[in-house]
Amino acid sequence: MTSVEGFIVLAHYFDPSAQRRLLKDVRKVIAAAPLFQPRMPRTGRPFSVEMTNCGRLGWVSDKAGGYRYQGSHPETGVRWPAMPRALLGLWWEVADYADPPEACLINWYPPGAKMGLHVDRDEEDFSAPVVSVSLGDDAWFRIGGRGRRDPSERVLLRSGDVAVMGGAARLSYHGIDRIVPGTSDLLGVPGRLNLTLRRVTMPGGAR
Ligand code: MD3
Ligand code: FE
Repeated sequence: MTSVEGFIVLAHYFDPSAQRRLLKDVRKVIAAAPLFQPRMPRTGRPFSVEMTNCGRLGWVSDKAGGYRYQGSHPETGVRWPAMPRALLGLWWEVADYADPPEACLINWYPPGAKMGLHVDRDEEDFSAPVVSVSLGDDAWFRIGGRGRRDPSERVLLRSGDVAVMGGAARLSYHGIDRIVPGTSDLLGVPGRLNLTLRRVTMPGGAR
């Protein structure tokens, strides 16, 4: 699939009816924890992707506080909703990691949104993989190496696909180049949802 060690795509992991069930769960999460627009640290520039979270911890970013995980929604102050059981089940099936995920970041890409190349390094435990689920329109995902300028490859992620980033892939640069609107009718509107399951803290560490 790609030459990046530890990066695995499980195409069509969720069939259309499982995608619809998962989408119902995600819509309940968004009803309880509305999508918000994260902002870049220091510049305050908004992301083109809107986000929310479920699970004990959620990833947030704003001008003053920067990238971080916290236990509650940055605008409502309410604790993140519980992680849907189907996502916990997915983690146990594919993560090959002994402890549960703590965060599920939900990214909403309207048509035209993208996510620049970055490394996910706000977690403590990089031995845990990141597990991603794509719902809705196709997306061109880009994955490279440990350095920002290393060669990269692009992969089309489609609705129902699961991607697992472990091993060397866990700290590799990656991003979303573009969404391909009109390639899925799951959501009823053009755009894409991506869910990423993450372990944030060291197991057995101080809570
Ligand atoms: C490769 N999300 O939320 S998911 C992110 O489609 C993020 O929304 C993208 O990058 C999205 O941080 C990509 C797949 C993914 C997630 C984490 C990774 C790929 C990764 C971590 C390391 C390497
Ligand atoms: Fe990422």
